[in-house]
Amino acid sequence: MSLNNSSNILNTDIYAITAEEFSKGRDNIQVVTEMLESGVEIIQYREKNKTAKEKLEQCKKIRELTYNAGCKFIVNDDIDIAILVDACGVHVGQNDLPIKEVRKLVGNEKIIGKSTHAPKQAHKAVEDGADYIGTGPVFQTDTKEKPPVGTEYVEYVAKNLDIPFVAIGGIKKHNLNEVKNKGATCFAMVTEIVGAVDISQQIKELRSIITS
Ligand code: TZP
Ligand code: MG
Repeated sequence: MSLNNSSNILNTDIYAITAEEFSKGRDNIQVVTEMLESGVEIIQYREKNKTAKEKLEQCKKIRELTYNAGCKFIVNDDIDIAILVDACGVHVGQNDLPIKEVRKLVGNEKIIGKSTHAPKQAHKAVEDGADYIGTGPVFQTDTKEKPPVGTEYVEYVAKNLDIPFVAIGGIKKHNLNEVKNKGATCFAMVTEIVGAVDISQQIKELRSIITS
């Protein structure tokens, strides 16, 4: 089973992202377990409040859980941890190491995702060899200190770029259709998923909106 580079990296509806601080007392392992029970096909480990050592321990477990479930596992920011646990890929932001340097570290088999907030950044990510891009924050969100870029940016990427992309930022049940109507097919969410009392039920409801 290859969970790494393929042309359909984001050929799925939900891109689930962890954040223990918003997870209602559950740890990331518990949250990932619940995401996997709902059949989520790509999970990013994003954790801003732990030491490298703690993140490594959680990522080791999550690597095993996701691998056994046939789910892609992406590590945010920490390229070293992604390499150490042999994750499927890494996700980096505009202020992180450039894609070309990240590629030297992770090799050709791993997925590299890049956050983008404007057309110029999206074109650059394509040029530099990103495997997919994040487009956002679409809406205002407390999870990211960046002004929202709006649904127009999602529309721009959908119409003008030939790279898998995932819409992100402030996406909730009530505004998902607005993003979908601009051409997004894959939706990344942190708080809307990890903050749900019943994660499985929430994913079911999100899916029914996406497929409606
Ligand atoms: N990148 C752009 S917005 C964001 C990231 C990591 C956070 C998204 O969190 P939420 O809770 O889904 O708005
Ligand atoms: Mg980052």
